[in-house]
Amino acid sequence: MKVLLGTTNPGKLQEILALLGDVPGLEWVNPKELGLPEVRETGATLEENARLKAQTLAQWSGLAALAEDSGLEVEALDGAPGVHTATFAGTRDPQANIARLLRLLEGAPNRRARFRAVACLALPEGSLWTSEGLVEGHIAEAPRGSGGFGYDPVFIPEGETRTLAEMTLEEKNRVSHRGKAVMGLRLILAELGQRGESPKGYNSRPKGLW
Ligand code: ITT
Repeated sequence: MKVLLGTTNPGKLQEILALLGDVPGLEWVNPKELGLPEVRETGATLEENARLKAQTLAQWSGLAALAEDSGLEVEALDGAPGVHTATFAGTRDPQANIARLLRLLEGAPNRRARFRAVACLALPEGSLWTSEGLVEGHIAEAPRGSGGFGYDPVFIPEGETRTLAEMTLEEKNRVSHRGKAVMGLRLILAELGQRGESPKGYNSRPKGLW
């Protein structure tokens, strides 16, 4: 069965395929391969945007679609940048985003932050599964490491001394918000792969999902 992996972010794509690429019976395709345009993220929350992306792509393509929306929530900034994480500095430039974040946190005693991800799997006939993942941590004083993407060079997960950019992809996936959110959908994807097609009216939700 073909599943559309609805992201334009190569870092996300790589991480998600490392977690789900081996599910038997699934063939992964991306929106670019199908010539599909980008879905505009007009939702007010990560949940709304993840649902919007997955449902729109499932409708456009007629395939099962998996999408994910994620963001960084910084305590000292009252949860910002949250849903605006990708364009925090006005563009999508990760270096500018990091620079703005470090400037705002200069001298801040509380550098606690969390990454949150919401992953949605939608079938063209309307079924939808949602799974959320969270990683707690803090913002480093300066960027370190060259792995990952986005804010990884300044995010240190709880219990770690390394930033996410200093970890391997496998290490990051084990602790990350995305790893947890995406693995919450693995069971249902495995069932779909086993059946070989998107069954009509398939509405059951595996335990742990909402
Ligand atoms: P898609 O919507 O096409 O999936 P995107 O990059 O626009 O790609 P989001 O709208 O979900 O994705 O934006 C999330 C932003 O949050 C992302 O661009 C990064 O700046 C940041 N982010 C999310 N997960 C991250 C991670 O694991 N490491 C570092 N930064 C991350």
